Amino acid sequence: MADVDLTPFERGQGGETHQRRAEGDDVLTTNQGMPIADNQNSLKVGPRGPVLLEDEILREKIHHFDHERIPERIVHARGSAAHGFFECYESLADITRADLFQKKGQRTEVFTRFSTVAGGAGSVDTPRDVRGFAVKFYTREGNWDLVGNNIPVFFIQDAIKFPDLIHAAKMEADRGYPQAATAHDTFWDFISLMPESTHMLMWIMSDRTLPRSFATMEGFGIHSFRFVNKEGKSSFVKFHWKPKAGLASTIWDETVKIAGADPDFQRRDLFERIGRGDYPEWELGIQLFDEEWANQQPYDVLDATKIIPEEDIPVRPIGRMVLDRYPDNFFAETEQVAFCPSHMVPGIDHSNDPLLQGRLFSYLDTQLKRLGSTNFHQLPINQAKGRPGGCPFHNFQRDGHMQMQVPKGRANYEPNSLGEAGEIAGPREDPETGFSSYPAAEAGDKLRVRPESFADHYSQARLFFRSLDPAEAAHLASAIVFELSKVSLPHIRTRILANLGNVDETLAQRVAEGLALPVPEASPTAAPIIDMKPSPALRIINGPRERASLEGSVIGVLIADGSDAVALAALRAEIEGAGGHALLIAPKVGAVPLSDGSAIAADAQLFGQPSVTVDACALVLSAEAGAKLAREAAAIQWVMDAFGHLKAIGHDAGAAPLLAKAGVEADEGVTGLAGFAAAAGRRYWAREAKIRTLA
Ligand code: HDE
Repeated sequence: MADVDLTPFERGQGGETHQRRAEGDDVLTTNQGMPIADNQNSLKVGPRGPVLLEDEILREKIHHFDHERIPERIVHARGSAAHGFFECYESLADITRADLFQKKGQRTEVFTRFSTVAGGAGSVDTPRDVRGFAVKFYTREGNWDLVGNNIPVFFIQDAIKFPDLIHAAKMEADRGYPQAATAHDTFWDFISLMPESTHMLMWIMSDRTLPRSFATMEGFGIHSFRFVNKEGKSSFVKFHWKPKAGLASTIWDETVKIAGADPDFQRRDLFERIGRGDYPEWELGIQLFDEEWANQQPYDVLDATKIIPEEDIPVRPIGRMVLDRYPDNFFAETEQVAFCPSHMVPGIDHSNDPLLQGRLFSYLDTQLKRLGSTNFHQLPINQAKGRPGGCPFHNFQRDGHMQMQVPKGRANYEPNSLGEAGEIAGPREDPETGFSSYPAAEAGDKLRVRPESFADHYSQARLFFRSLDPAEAAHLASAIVFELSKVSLPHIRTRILANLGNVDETLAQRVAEGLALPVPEASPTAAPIIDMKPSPALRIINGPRERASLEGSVIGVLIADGSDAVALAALRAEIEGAGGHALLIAPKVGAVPLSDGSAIAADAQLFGQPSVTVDACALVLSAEAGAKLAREAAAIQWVMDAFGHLKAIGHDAGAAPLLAKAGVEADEGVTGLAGFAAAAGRRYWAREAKIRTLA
């Protein structure tokens, strides 16, 4: 540029956006490795002239950007994931030869992705929706994907209905809404015509679809799978993930507000938990049974709309999963991870569940569409990296889009005898260690039918509903009223009410009342309904696994000018001591002057951190600040919501005017600051009847 007459700004000398390389920095290059001198300006004819097509640097950069997006997953598009490990509690060699279960203490790397189902990749984290719970185990004998949900049953019994289900559930085809919500005509139309979905309907209308965080929800493999041991003996197995933090859900009003306050609520929670060292942890449990036991049950274990009650076969813990590392790059890992139920390892096999059988095809197929190449298994996140040393896989599959490997030699077929001439011959099969399918005896006529053993669509829906705590049952009934109120076609509501009559007459009655509609006659059933013994394990509220401690929880601590420094320090110590995290919230974040003349920075601002984003609330306020905040809408709402969402509220005397203004009434969950941590780990369900009408 020596001969060109340019100003210092035009030369990039006065331009503050130029970040020039310093000693030790990598040189910025094109994708071909050519060093770049100027990353701010395109190539022009004169400073104000047209841009030249020859500008390869501009074209390459824009071209790559234009292609940054890949098709999002048709379902489970919105998700978040983390790395971690699985640790085996004891050898399961007697029941499975799967390598990851052979030794006590043996660790296997995992990558786990949680997701919602219906919404697009940019939708919110907290719709009423099923959550995906997909775990990739990088075992030494290949990748095993356990692709489950946070609900142990599914809507349909046969894979052939899946496209209909998803079309009906996602946004309506003509209007393009609602996004990530089932409260609309087409979903309920489909459900009303598919009585097999009634059991799942109970689960999705319960608090199960409003998990507080990924760390406080269960996971289920759903289908019956097979374990096969070294001797070739097989048992059926169902998989469960039980969260160490306990089960916790949100309240509908809270969920709706979270969606506005923080659309990334659960993603952020996963990221921040891991960052704080509060690693989310689950136990993997199994229900093990044989063919003979299965044949005696009133339901079919191959039917994905059925559970096996834990009271019949207790869940046996076999290991734990800890997620301790957030991905380095969201796209490369979370977006490109390819889960396939067909990814099996020796010692684990499929069952004949017709839903599972359809999935074995679908996931492989969808990865090709999404990731664009049959070589998706070569992406770092998908590589079978569990085997110590060397190549993660060896076979004669070759070429294809984006082949990352450079195979040596000419042996790209087998059998070959090239090894006899000293050439590379390639890998060979091994009947001893290789995967062999369980030789289940199968015979029958070729039929397009549903087995008679799948005909009972209501007994387990009833079991679920009647196993709930009254508070949870009320949430469920109210959720159906809410959703059906959004349904515009009256005949759909009536058909649902008729189906609910088969689940439980009182449920049909409550929902009908909530809609101000008459209760229709119950719909005809394909099989007699059985009254099964209620299963307390199905409850969240007052159930055996409800969250009862502060571990991993976030406590919002509201402070303002003049807050008592000693009380605040004691409260924080108490919260942290109980395994919780104290998040300091104040009207102004930079520096909050405390009573002892010191100042402290807050973590969040009152207006941007409504109480729906925390698990419990404490207020450490001077008398002046309490009186001032009692005239501040955001503060009043903060407390009002905490109370309305049945959270523990710990406070000092200064907060009294604010509490009074927010309508807080004395109860077990409203405490002083000392001892607050002991009260803060749970919700106060008894409060609900006093403040909210539920169906
Ligand atoms: Fe999926 N499902 N699904 N699903 N599913 C997908 O695969 C499908 C089913 C589940 O975090 C897709 O990679 C069919 C049951 C999870 O990446 C697709 C049927 C369960 C995830 C697909 C089912 C699940 C998916 C979309 C009926 C619980 C997200 C993108 C036969 C046991 C995995 C993709 C992740 C994703 C098909 C039913 C769980 C299209 C055909 C039952 C957790 O292949």
